[in-house]
Amino acid sequence: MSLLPADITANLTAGIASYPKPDSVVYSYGTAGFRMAADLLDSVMFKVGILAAIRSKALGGACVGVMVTASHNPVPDNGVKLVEPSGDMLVPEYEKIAVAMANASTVDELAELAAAALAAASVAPDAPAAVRYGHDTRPSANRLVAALEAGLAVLPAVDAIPVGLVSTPQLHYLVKASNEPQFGIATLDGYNNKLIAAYTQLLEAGGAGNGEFDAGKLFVDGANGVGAPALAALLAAAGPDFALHASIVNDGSDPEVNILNHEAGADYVKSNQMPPPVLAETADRCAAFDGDADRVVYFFNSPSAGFVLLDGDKLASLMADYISSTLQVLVDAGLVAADELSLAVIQTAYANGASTTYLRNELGATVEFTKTGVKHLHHAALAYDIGVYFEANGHGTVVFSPKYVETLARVAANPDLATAPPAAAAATQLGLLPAVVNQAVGDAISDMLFIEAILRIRRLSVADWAALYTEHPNRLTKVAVADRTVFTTTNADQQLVEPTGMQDAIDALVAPVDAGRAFVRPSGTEDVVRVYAEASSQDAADALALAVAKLVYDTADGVGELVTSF
Ligand code: 16G
Ligand code: MG
Repeated sequence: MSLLPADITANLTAGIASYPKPDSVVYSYGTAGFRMAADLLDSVMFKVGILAAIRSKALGGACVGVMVTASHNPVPDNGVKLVEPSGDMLVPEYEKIAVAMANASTVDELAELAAAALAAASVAPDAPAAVRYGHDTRPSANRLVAALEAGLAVLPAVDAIPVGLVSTPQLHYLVKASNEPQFGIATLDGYNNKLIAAYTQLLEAGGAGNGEFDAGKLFVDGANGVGAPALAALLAAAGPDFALHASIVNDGSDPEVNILNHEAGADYVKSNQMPPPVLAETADRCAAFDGDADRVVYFFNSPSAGFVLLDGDKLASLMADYISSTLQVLVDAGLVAADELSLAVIQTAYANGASTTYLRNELGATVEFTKTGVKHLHHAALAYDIGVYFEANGHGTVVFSPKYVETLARVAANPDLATAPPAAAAATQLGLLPAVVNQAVGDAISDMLFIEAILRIRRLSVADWAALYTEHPNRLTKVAVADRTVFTTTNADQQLVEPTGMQDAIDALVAPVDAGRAFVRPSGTEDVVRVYAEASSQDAADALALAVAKLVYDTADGVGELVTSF
């Protein structure tokens, strides 16, 4: 029996009638929220609207966020994820409620879940709530946003604030800023102006103000998604004197030709290890965003080496290198104690082993591993004063602790700085970083601005950056199996627990391979098991990946055709 007032139950009844749950579908909240064919998501959107309102009510009316996007997935897909008031991903406890609500088909079931969630938070149905919601460029967005709005209208006292077309990180920013005014102004102008000012000041402090270094041409592949208009708006707001001149390609301007994520964007570049066709010829520096602009990788076509990719590992390495060496200037000047601020780089098992070796051995950085999925890395990074985190696929950012901010404020106030220009410049640069780098979530635009600033301050070409270390040859492949849930992992996805015995068999395949490494994990976004292998040569990495894939296929009821060559 529902404990909700009659008018709310009436709203639920109307909503369930308009947005019935398709019978055959079982919904799950994966690493990136609910994501699937857009045609199957109307009922989910309605329920997410209700849940977002409840989450906000449970948090005393703090603003929460809802982002309608399917990131790098093809056009017919869509998805939705919830954002906490701090800009973080939804807490696991509410992921469970989200799944239960998404799978509820009757008014009674849904009413009971909603009432239970309100009761668990000891909050009345008419307590205040605020929800900001936005969407990417998909054609299904308007229809799904209407379903979301119907859900947001179920409970009373919900301030539902549409923010329209935004990148995922912009939505996270808007939510965080609306709860923490010191973080920024909660508008898109506020977002743009904050990044523009911080980037410009960082260049000045780093001796690379406009015109002082020719960084060469930059192309940005917008994946025909929301990152293209978002970046164009930032550049327009920055004006012609801004020290970043980017040509945006795959900008989605002609829907007939510019298809979202089709032969475009970070996922295409990283997965295929090749440039998008439109940038196949250029030798200039290129950055590629994904469809919702929370991921970025760089690449260029080298006359001698061909296509060169600078993935999330390379971004993390350059950022960590720049931050630690700039901090060292303050340590050397006696302004910060050597161990005062902790710095770590958080990676996943997909990080190229050469990057880990570089970070540990050349930079002396702490490197920690977590399971795949941004939220795991983000939380691990928060344990450090400077937490650099990146997945190899380009998801990542740098988070700074309150102690970091306090320490730099203390240094900035030190009168000795006046007579120590290098230390003063280092202190100013470090003090600006929390504003340059989006603290809420990985952000392609903000990450790109930080990288562009480092290249200019350090006078580095993209080839210099690529040469920080040389990747170990590697291969990523996937195997479809009857039931991927029989695969469970431990040790940050690096080892299998189940199926029993399979890890020993993998170890036996890896043992004879020079510099060999391999692991297997079930995908959180596709119905497959992923296999990754590294070795000292490409042939050996390929052979190891094939051998492990065959093992998985043979022992776990492989489905369809097994990949036998690359
Ligand atoms: C999602 C995750 C990403 C992860 C990927 C792994 C977010 C926002 N995105 O896209 O971090 O790398 O899933 O996919 O958390 P997989 O489980 O299919 O390998
Ligand atoms: Mg994305």
